[in-house]
Amino acid sequence: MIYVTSDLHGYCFEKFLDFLKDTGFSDKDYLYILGDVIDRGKDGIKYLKWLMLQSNVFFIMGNHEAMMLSCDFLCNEITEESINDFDEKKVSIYTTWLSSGGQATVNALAKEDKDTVCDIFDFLRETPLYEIVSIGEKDFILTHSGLGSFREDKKLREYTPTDLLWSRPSLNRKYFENITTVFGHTPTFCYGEQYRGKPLFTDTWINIDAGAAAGIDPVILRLDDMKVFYMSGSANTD
Ligand SMILES: [Mn+2]
Repeated sequence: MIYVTSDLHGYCFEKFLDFLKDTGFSDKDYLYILGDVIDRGKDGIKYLKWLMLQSNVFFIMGNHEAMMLSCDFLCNEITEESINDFDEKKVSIYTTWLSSGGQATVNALAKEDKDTVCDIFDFLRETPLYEIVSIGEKDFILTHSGLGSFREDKKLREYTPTDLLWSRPSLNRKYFENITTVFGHTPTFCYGEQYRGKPLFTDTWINIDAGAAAGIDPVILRLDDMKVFYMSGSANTD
């Protein structure tokens, strides 16, 4: 079976693993995490190191990993040349990341050895912006933020990273009729208090960002039967 979750944002890694186990997830299943495991919370790098070792857990790029990746110059050894190369543009990219919750990730990276840091950046370079999965007759597009500048006749490969990483669809936005688009990025409570801590289902898309960035427990959705898993003891269990 195929499970999806999103926007863990450094949520306590051990707690997440327990939660995943509680859903019945096994080696025979697949889990897709739809971006933004890093930043804000302190455990983001633990997720990336774990993801690199899994054969049935797949990662899709989030805007926070894209910001991290744009700072890959941090891996360079500090030489006179690299310092001269640290221009205003790089400072601005780095500052933007830090002000978006990146400090927690930078602190965690500082504790890793150089090879591990390089491996993490290599892993992110290989991370896709979207995946398509099928369950029986049903098709799903999995991506981080939805399909920005959506057009029915637009091919998926024509969407820009900005479309897939930074869009915030309104509640009445329609995507493909025959494919369900699943994403996160915008915590569901932004669409109304009634969605707080829960996935949001519309006719053509599902948002599964329960709001871990705001301290709310994440949810996991099983696409085969659309079962939503809530963390035990979570205030949102229903
Ligand atoms: Mn995001």
